[in-house]
Parts: sequence; structure tokens; C-alpha cells
Amino acid sequence: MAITNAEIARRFLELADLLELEGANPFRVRAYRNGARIVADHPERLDRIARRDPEALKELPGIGDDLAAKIVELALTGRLDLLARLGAAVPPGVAELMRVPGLGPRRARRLHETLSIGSVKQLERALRAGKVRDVPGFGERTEAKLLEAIAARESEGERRMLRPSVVTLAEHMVAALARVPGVEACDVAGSFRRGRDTVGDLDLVAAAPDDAPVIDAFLALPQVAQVVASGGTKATVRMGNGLQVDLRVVSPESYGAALLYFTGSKTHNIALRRRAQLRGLRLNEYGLRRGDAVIAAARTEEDVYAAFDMPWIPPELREDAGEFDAAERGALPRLVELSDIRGDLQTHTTDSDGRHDLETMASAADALGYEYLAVTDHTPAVRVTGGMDAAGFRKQAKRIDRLNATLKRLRVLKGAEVDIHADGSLDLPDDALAALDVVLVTFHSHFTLPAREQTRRLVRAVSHPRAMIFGHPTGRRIGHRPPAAYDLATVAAACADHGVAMEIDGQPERMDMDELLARQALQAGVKLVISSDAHATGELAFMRWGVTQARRGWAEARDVLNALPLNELLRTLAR
Ligand code: DGT
Ligand code: CA
Ligand code: CA
Ligand code: ZN
Repeated sequence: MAITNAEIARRFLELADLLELEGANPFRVRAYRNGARIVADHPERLDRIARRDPEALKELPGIGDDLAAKIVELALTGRLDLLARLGAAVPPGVAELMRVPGLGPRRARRLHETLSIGSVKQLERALRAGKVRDVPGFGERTEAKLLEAIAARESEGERRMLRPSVVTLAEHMVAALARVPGVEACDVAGSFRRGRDTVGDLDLVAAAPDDAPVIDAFLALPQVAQVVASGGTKATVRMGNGLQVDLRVVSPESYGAALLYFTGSKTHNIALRRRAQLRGLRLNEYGLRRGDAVIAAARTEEDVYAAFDMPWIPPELREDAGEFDAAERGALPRLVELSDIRGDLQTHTTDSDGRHDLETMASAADALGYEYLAVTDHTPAVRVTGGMDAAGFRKQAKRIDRLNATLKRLRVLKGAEVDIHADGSLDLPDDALAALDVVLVTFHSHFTLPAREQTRRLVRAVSHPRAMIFGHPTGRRIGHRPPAAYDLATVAAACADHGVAMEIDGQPERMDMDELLARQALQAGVKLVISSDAHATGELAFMRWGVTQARRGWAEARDVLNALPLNELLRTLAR
């Protein structure tokens, strides 16, 4: 049983908390807390020492007979009997409460006894309701501190990275491991493979008859900053950029089962496992079994799904959100692909806040093989962007006409990203809007209007007879600004009524709409536009992220306006 020093230290801290809660001897409690620090700081793996020479553990400063025995127990069995027994005696919520910084075991128990608080969520509610300050040992100051601690804890837990920011690293790692002799396959699984806009960590799976060379190569990757854990068929490392990466090596016969398992989502796995149980089978990361007998090939994911009479399910759909039902009915969507995209309908040039001029953006779009490119510079209300007024758009239109005359395949469309005012009116006069091929409406201010007012504002904007596309509909910036609160169903219904499409914006921080809203919009009968929102030629490639998000929203090519050929697109937009 491989167990890292950090993990041993964590168990010691838990043990100390539980002992304290029980009212154990304070010296014993402190011995575990000190021990945790010593273990965590020790340069050598203690589980290895425990197996090689258990007596040597007692020679470490601060580790006596009791703690040495616990380390041996952990190294041999992976668990602590005492911890399990103490843990079983504590109401489950209290154990969670104890770990809120500044609360501690005694006060956690008191809250449980006096206010029946059994989870951090309940604690937060009670704190906000001002109930906690009257409990003996608490006060207004503690109340404020605990609220802060809870908020800090949440942002800590949500330290996720934008998926696009780790793609290159992920591809490098896969390529490096695929070169290791014996490796037959290697993929990134987890939320990364499912195409989530952010990832908590990366999960690599490799198929090889022998795990040791793969693990060694993984630990030796140049980007690895710290080995968090390693042993047997798995390892966990932290990269220089803070990203954690897990690797699991399996035998090639199990690769499909392992890839499926580690791709998740967890809820998808659980639902599939339940289906296995109904058939008297057991599904795990090693394969599909009846008793001890392997009953189906699990070399590929197709093998595993086939054992349930289902076609392969694209990873983007694996959220237990109706994909099993669709698979069983043979009704899985044919998800939109990057190659379906024929042009980009939101881009910027140096005429507002873009870095490249009209001509340069056009030739980059041409090089991508696009049929059309809408330039959609900003309007004056978005001041920081140097937005253009009606006269500016008239001048730009003349340049676009001249440019189009020189282009063979690509057609540059006259567009604008028209700001939506606080009252829902648009930031260009109607005659200026009428001269445009593409009118994209978006909001850049007043994100926190009361939901009812926000809904009214946006309904008014998308109901404007010249509005064609509602861009980055929630205004969120991942990690910086939450989605604006309003009634999406009402706004989507207004879009459907007025034939206004809704945009999935491929900028990594936006990824707006997310998959849930995209799916909701489609179900409301709204068409999607997927765009890069490029502010430079290189950003035209952000289309790729938008397509992934659309796939997670179950979008097919026919749901996407910019998968249409130019003529059909123009006809649809003009309606
Ligand atoms: P993340 O890393 O937070 O962005 O999300 P995931 O989905 O990559 O989650 P992660 O890294 O914790 O685990 C990778 C996959 O492993 C997950 O999608 C499904 C599988 N998995 C992890 N824990 C469990 C579990 O307790 N039960 C089951 N059935 N599957 C699990
Ligand atoms: Ca993950
Ligand atoms: Ca993981
Ligand atoms: Zn811009």
C-alpha cells in the first residue's frame, strides 16, 4: 500500500481533531498534531521506511511508539482502525464543520447540539440569519470571521483552470508518454476529455503491459514541479503552473474500461454501473465481470458500451443528462464539429479594440478556409474599446466593399457588436443598423440589475427588429464576473420569437453560453452562433473552444447558423 507523507499527515490531523472532540488527553492530541508536521516535512517516504525497517520510525524526533505503529498500520493497510472507529461515532456533518478554519471540534459539536447544524451550508445559513452569535462561545466577531472562512474555503475548492490554458501541456504529456516503449495508448480523460470549460486537474490514462517505465517517464517530465504521490500503477504530480495531474497505467485489455471510468463524469459512471448491476454484472476501471469471470472485452470504450447494447457515447455528453436514454433509442445527436463551421460572426479589428486591421483579419480568415467573416467592431458606449459611431461604420463599409472586390472565396460581412443600453435600447441608430449584414447585440455594463429588470432589458434588446444575434448572453468572465441573473427562459423565448440566434463565445474566459444554457436555448427553438470573438488573427482559433462548448450543449451542425453556406446564412439573418 503506497501512501504519501502528506496523506499520513492528513490522517494524523483528522485523528487529532476527533480525539479532541472526544475530550481525549490534550498531550495525546498535540502529539498527533506535531507528528503531522514532522511527517509532512520528512524528505523520505515514510511508507517505504515502515516496510523496510519499522524500528527506524521511532528514531524520528517527535514520533514515539504510538505514532510509529500508526504509520506502519497506514503503510500496510492504507487505513487506521482508530480513525475509522472515532469517525463512526461523530455525526457526519460535524466532521465537516470541524474543518472550517477557526471553528474547531468543540465549537463544531456545540453548534450541532444547540442549533442542529450538520453541514457547512447549514452553518452559513445560520450565520447569515444571525443565529450563531447567541450561542455561548460565539459572538458577532466570530460570526464575521466564520463567514469569511467559509467564503475563502469555497474559492479554494474552486481553484480550477481554464481548459484552453492547459491543452498544450496536456498534448505534450500525452505525446511524451506515447513514446515510452510498451505504451499502446495514452489519453487525457476526466473533465478535460469531456470538454468542460474549466478543469480541476488532469487525468491521464495509459495502456502498457508494464507500469514502471511509464510511471518513471511521467515523473521525469520536465514540467513536473513536485511529485505528490507515486506507487504501483498510479502517480500524481503538480506541474510548474500549479496544475495537478494524475496518471493511471492499466493493461491494454482493460484500457477501454479504464478510459471510460476516468473520463467520467462520476454521475455517468454511477448510472452505467447501476445498469451493470441490473444485469448481474460488475463494472469498474478494469472491465466488466460476472463474479470473477471477465465477460466482455474492454479494450476500447466501444466494447464496454456494446455490452450494454449502446453505441459509443461522445465524452461531451457524459453527464447523465439524458445520454443513456438517447443512446438506447439510437437517438444520440450528431454533434457539430469544427469542420462544419464555415465562418466567424464575431471578430474585431483596429477600427475598435482589435490588434489587427480589417485586411489582415480577412486574410487570416481566408487562410482558415472560411466562406465568410463578419467584422463586428464595438459601438461608442463601450468606451474602453474605442467603439465606432455610425459615421465610422459607414467608412468601414466602403473599405469592406473594396476589399471584397479583391477576394476570391472569402466574403467579409459588415457587422457591429452593438451595445445594449441599461434600458434595452441599442447603441446605433436604426438607419446605421439597417446598413449592416450582421447585427450582434451584447451588453457590457449593468450586470447586476435586479433579475426582473435585466430580463425586461434583454427582451427589449433582442426584440429590436434589426437584432440578429444575442452575443455572450450572460456576460460572465470565468473567475472574474458571475453570469448576470435573469430569466433565461423568457429571453430565449423572445429570441425564438424574433428569429434571433444566441451566441456561444469561444473566448476562454467567456465560454458564454455554458452547455446548460446552450441546451436550454436549443430546446426553446433558438439557433446558435459559435464565434471566436477574435481581437487578433491568432484568436480566430478560439472557434475550437466554442465548438466544444456547443457539443456539450448537444448542438448539431443544423442548429448552428455559421455552419450554413453564405447565401443561406444571409437569407436567415435578413429574416
Ligand atoms: P475535475 O477534475 O474536477 O475537473 O473533474 P473530473 O471529472 O476530471 O473529476 P476527477 O479528476 O475527480 O476524476 C476523474 C474521473 O474519475 C471522474 O470524472 C470519474 C472518475 N471518478 C473519480 N472518482 C470517482 C468515484 O468516486 N466514483 C466513480 N464512479 N467515478 C469516479
Ligand atoms: Ca480531473
Ligand atoms: Ca483527478
Ligand atoms: Zn472587443
